[in-house]
Amino acid sequence: MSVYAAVDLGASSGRVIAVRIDGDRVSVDEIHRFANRPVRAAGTLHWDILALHQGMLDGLRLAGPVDSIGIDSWAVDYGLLDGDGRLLGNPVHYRDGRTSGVAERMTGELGNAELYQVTGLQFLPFNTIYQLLAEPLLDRAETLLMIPDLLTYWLTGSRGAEVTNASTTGLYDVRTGAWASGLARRLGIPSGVLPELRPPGSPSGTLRAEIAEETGLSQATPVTAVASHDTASAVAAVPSRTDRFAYISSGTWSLVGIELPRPVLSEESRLAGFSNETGLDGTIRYLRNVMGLWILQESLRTWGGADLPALPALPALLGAAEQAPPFQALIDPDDPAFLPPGDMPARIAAYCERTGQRPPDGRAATVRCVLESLALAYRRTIDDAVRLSGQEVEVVHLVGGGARNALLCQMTADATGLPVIAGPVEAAALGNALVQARAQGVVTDIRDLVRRSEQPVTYLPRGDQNAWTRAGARLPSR
Ligand code: LFR
Repeated sequence: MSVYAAVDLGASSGRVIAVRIDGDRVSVDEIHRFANRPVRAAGTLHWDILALHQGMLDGLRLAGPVDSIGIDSWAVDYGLLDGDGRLLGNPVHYRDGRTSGVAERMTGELGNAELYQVTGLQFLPFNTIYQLLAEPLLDRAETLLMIPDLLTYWLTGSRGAEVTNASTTGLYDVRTGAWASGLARRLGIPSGVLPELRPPGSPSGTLRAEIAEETGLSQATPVTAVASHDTASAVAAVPSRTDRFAYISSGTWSLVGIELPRPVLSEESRLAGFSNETGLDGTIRYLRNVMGLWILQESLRTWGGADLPALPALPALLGAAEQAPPFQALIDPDDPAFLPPGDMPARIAAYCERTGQRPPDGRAATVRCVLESLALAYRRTIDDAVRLSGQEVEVVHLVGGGARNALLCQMTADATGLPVIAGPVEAAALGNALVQARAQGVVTDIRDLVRRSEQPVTYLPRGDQNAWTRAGARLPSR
C-alpha cells in the first residue's frame, strides 16, 4: 500500500489529506483541517501565509510517514523572495482592491487582443500580471513563487514554477508552454524573477532538516510537483468515460468548461471571456470563472454574523429553497458587484432593483435565486464553450464541494438538459495525490482509477426545459 499526503488549500480552509492506494482501492482521509482567514492590515487584504505553512506542518506531523507530499491551492497569488530567499512582504489576496483600474491603464501599452493571443487568459482583474503592475516590492525581488511553489520552497529549499499554476499568471505563453518573457519585459516585469518551469509529476526536492524534525517525517520524504492549481488537480480527477464531457469544478468558484488538446485563441473566444489554462499532461482547460458558491458562502456569513460560513444552517436552508417558488428573481453571478467580500443579500437585492426585478423575499428565496442563477450561468458557459470550440458535450461532471449540494446538481441537470455526474467531492485532493502516485509508477491511468474507486451520483434532467430556456433569456449573454 502507498500513502500520499495531499495538501489542498482553499479560499476558506486548508487541509492535509492522506490518500492510500492499494491496487484498485483508494481511500481518502482528511487528517487535518485548518482555517484560512484572510487578514486586512493597513487597508490591504492579505493571506496569512505563515498560518497556512504551520497548518500544513501540523497536518504532515499528524499524517505520519508518507511516500510523497504534494501541494495545490487557488491560483494567481504569489510571494516574492529577496536575494537571500527571504519572503518580501506578505502575499496579497486576489480579492484585494489594489488591481482596480490597473488593466485599464495598461491597455494603452499592450492591447487585450494581443495579450490573449499569447496567454489565452480571460480578463480577470486579479490575474498575476495586473497584481505585479500594482506591486511596490517587485524591484527588490529576485524570485516570484506562486503560493504552492512558495510552500514547497519552505519545505524543501527548492525553487520552481509549476506549470498549471504558472499558466494562470498572464505571463505564460500557452502556445509554446514557456514563460512569455518578451511580454514580461515590455511591461517592465523583470523576467529573471520567473523561475524554471516544472511540469506536474516532477520532483521538487526532499525535506529540509528543520522540517523533518518538526513534522517527524524522514528527511528523504520526496515533495512532488503536482497539478498545483487546485482546478487543474480537480479536472485531472474527473471520472469521465468519454472526451465529450463538460466539467464544473464547484467550490468557492465554479470553473466551468471542457478539456481540449489545443487552445482556442479566437477573438470571439476572448470576447466571451474564456481562458485556456494548462492542465495535466499539456491538456488545455478551456473554461470560464463563474462566481460560484462564494455568493452563497458570503450570504451565510452575513446571516450568521460569524467569520466562517454557518455550515450547520445550510441543509435546512437548502430544503426551504427547494420549496420556494421557481424563477422569481435571477442574478448574473458574474456581475463584478459580487467579487469582493461583503453583504451579498444586500447586493443581490440591489442587483434586482437595478434590473427591474422584485428582490427575493427572505433567506430561502435568496438561496433559490443564487442556485437557479448559478445553474443558468453553468448552462450559458457550457453552451458557449461548445460553440466556440466545436467540441460536443454529452455529459456534465460536477466535482468538488458543490457535488454535495443535491439541489444545485439537479438544477444543473435541468438547466443544461444533460446528465450530471456528481463527484468526487475531493477531486482536487485526489488529483493531487494520484499525480504523485503516477510519478512513482503506482498508478498509470488516473481517471480510470477514480472511476473504479469512486461512486458518483447521477442526476438526470427533469422538469420543463423550456422554463429554463425562458429564464436563461433573462440573463445577459457574455
Ligand atoms: C479556484 C481557483 C480558480 C482561480 C481562483 C483564483 O479555487 O483556483 O481556478 O481562478 O481560484 O485563484
